Amino acid sequence: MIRSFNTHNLRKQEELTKYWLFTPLQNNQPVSAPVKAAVPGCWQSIPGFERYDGEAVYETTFEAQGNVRILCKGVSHTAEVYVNKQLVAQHYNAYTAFSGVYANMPKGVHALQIKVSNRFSEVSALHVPNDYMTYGGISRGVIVQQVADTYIEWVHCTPHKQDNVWHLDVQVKLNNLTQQAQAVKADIMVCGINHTLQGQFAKGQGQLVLAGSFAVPSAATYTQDSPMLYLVETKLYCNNAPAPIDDLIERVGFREIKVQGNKLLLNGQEVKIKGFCRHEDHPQFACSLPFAAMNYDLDLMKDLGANAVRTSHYPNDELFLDLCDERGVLVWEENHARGLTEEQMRNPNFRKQCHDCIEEMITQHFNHPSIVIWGILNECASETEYGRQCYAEQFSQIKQLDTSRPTSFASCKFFNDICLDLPDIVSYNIYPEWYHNTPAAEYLAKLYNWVQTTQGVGKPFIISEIGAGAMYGYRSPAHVVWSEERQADILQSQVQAVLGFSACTGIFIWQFCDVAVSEEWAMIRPRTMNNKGIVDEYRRPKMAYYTVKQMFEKN
Ligand code: ADA
Repeated sequence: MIRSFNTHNLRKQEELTKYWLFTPLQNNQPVSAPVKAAVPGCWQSIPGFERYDGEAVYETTFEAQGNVRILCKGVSHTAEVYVNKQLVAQHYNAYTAFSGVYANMPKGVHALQIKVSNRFSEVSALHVPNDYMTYGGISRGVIVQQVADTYIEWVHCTPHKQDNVWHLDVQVKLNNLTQQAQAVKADIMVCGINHTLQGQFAKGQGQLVLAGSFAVPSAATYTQDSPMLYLVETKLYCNNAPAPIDDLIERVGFREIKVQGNKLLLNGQEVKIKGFCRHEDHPQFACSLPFAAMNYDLDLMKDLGANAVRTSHYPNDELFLDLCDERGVLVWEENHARGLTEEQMRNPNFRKQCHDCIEEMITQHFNHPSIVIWGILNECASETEYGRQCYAEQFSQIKQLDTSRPTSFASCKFFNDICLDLPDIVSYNIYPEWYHNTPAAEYLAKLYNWVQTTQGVGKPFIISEIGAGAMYGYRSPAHVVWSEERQADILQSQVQAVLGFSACTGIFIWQFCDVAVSEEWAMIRPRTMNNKGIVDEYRRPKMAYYTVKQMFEKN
């Protein structure tokens, strides 16, 4: 299961969710016999490969003909995709999708190989040893599609209200494999309204974006309590032929998210965020959580009284975003970067890898109504001039791709940040009473007051991380550090401080569940895990679960 709804009625597609053959490689040569591996899945879930890092190849076959598009939703972290031994796609970064087309294939059974590496090296600026794991494997679904010579790459929908009626701005991106001149027509159907866009590919032109806007008077507003979703079905016609040659079904929610003064407004109403930061991590499934496990995480967050999730620190599996859409859970989604120093940001690949990640994240997740904030560069060098250039560059890239959502970044450069003028929302990761002893309420007020002396003045203010660690099951009448009691005490004080601070737009607790970390972090992370989860890695609630639940429910 790759999406929670059907995305094509016309275009033929097959999800390759099954056993593939997995072979570890060294210098491009097999080091052991192939084993059967579930795809999607990480190789850390294969017995015997729990600690494997390096290169591997996954192999399978598929049956298709014509123009075959291989769509990979996520491979961790570097991939080369071969069809019948011919390279059709290459990609860096575990957390965004990519595709490649092999044109004019004869009918038959074809070989598909995906070479994967999860190696840290100087060419990888974003996957570095970190406070979470970089697993290896085909962690998200793979789909084989048979596309026409001209096909739909994406459809972007932006809802907005005009004279009290919902409207949809639509952009349809088309690819033309033939490069011949073509007359094209896209028929868009939503809520019983039909809208047609027309255009023309010139000879040699491979890509074209059609754009239009229309009213959708019968659309009901998407709210957190009533997350109404509508399918947007686009059919593509070419050269005046009567039958469509391709289609794409997307899904939208009619809502507007805006910043006004120091408030975040959803459909004109102030939102107070009560959320969690969540890593895609599970002891059994690594970063490749199946549908039921993702849904269970949201069940728990709902039970906790949360209304939001931050996809720390990378774009998430789209199936999870589908579930957030359906359950009315607001999402802060961010590009992939955590805690990079100026030196790491000066890696020659850093800017390009960030650029690609942002472009792919926004292009691929554009239509999710749950996403209300685009974030970048968690805890990077926002106190330096060079860092500032990078933040500025990335925020301007975001605004070129999407003006409909506010932006932010999670800072830890207390009293030193020089980038607070750049985002729409100022956000800070703070750990009072855990990493230092200043009482939470005092620290929060001091930080907020300082922000008001900077160019971040008057903007919405979010606590994008706050929390404390505990080992599941470690109980202590003395409430010592790492006990469940101590974590619950600290969270009680932290959450109360933030929710009681009326100038604060909200809180994302660090973090939802305990997660594995790179071995390089083991000396400061007992169990080689970040233990600040409200639930442990198996999702068993710690004492703090009930503390937070009570506070989220009453505020
Ligand atoms: C930071 C960081 C998180 C995590 C956290 C912690 O704020 O953004 O990824 O490392 O600290 O547990 O200390």
